[in-house]
Amino acid sequence: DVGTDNGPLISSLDPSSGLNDEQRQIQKMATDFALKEMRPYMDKWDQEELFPVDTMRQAAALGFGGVYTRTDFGGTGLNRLEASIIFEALSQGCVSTTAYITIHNMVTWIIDTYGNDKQREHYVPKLASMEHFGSYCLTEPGSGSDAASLSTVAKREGGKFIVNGSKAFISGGGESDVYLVMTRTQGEGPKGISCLLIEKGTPGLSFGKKEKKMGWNSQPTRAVILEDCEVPVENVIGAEGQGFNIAMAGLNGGRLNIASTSLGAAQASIEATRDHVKVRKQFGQSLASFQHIQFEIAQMATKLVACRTMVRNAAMAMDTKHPDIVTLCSMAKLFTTDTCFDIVNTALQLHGGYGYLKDYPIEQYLRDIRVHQILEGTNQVMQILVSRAALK
Ligand code: FAD
Ligand code: 2MC
Repeated sequence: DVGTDNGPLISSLDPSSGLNDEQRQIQKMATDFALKEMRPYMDKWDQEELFPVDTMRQAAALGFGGVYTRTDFGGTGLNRLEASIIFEALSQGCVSTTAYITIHNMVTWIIDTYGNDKQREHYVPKLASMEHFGSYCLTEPGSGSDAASLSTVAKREGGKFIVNGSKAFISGGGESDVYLVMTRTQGEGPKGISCLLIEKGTPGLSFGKKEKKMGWNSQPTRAVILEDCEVPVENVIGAEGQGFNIAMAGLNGGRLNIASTSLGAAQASIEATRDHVKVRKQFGQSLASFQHIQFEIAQMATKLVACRTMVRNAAMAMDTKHPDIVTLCSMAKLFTTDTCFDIVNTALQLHGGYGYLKDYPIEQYLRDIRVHQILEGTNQVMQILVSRAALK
């Protein structure tokens, strides 16, 4: 029923355009939270590399810890379009923190969707409330884009798996309580992979040093190391051998969520630029009176609306179980994370030297969204997926 109450889906730069009343309320709640509870602190979290646990728990109290997770064990039960609206709004307050919240949501959703009732009952309530935090562990030092070649091994011994290997670049690593670890329980290739839930504190589970990063500084990134780590067989999520399919299914939504956080950064950067060019004077007139600046703003606005349209279209494809979900999510992630990076970079340019200063939020948005072109599948991997479908 998107847009039916209010005309066409997206008709202006206003992110609420085309949304119905309920969606607007959800958006307002997320925007208010972002502006009051996140935006004033985002530079501190970045500079001091603080993981804002209390703020995230407050966000979870509003239903943002399990946005698209079923309600019977504490999820919020919203759809993917609503999730995108929420993550776009939150990211205006802090891209890095919101991006971690999206990964946590992916973990909660995977357990809720593929876990059995016992697993759901045990893990989902604490994840939805963010009393516990979750991490998603696919990448390894030797397997990034070629994720199906992963070599972390889980060998069955009686009622346990003995897990050995290491995962690289794990968001939330060291801080999270629950790790969804893609491991090889059978032969080579994607069908040999299973998804194991490993709890923090399990003997044999340890973490690498906290990585120093260009952005995403409000959340830790660490290697997750598994050395003869004993995991009960009851901790397999879904069926044995289903792990790669589960990992990929989670990432379709993840890719949309990451694209949504780029949208928020671009929206906030355009608004900041609009305000700046109206006030800033050079050559005796406001910057906004130069046609070059006007056209740059027009290009940024047009690109942002194109991105938002693609993201919401792909989200609706997920909500309606459209057969082209993979292609539409890949296209939306590719186009949006590339284009929003360009938008924010132009915003920085239009701020002149001020854009480069930490007194203004643009340079942080830019640093934070740069990695969206790399993670949850690089934008080259997105082109592999899109071209496969296009050339079929
Ligand atoms: P590579 O796969 O080595 O790629 C290097 C370059 O080669 C890229 O440009 C790539 O696009 C290109 N390339 C590779 N193969 C092809 C090809 N066939 N055709 C064309 N080009 C190709 N992973 C997780 O599992 N969980 C996390 O929580 C997580 N968080 C992350 C957080 C951060 C801050 C970062 C930086 C990464 C995170 N990752 C995480 C890992 C991320 O998903 C990988 O970095 C990403 O998938 C790319 O893998 P790679 O780094 O090994 O690069
Ligand atoms: N959605 C649903 N299913 C998918 C899928 C998707 N997006 N992508 C692949 N699959 C399925 C595919 O349909 C196949 O299923 P089945 O055998 O049941 O028919 C299975 O997965 C194997 O797929 P492929 O045969 O395409 O495997 P291949 O090895 O050729 O390529 C590729 C897979 C490159 C698409 C995959 O390895 C990939 O996505 N790589 C990028 C890795 C990645 O995204 N990492 C992100 C880590 S998380 C992160 O960065 C965070 C910040 C959290």
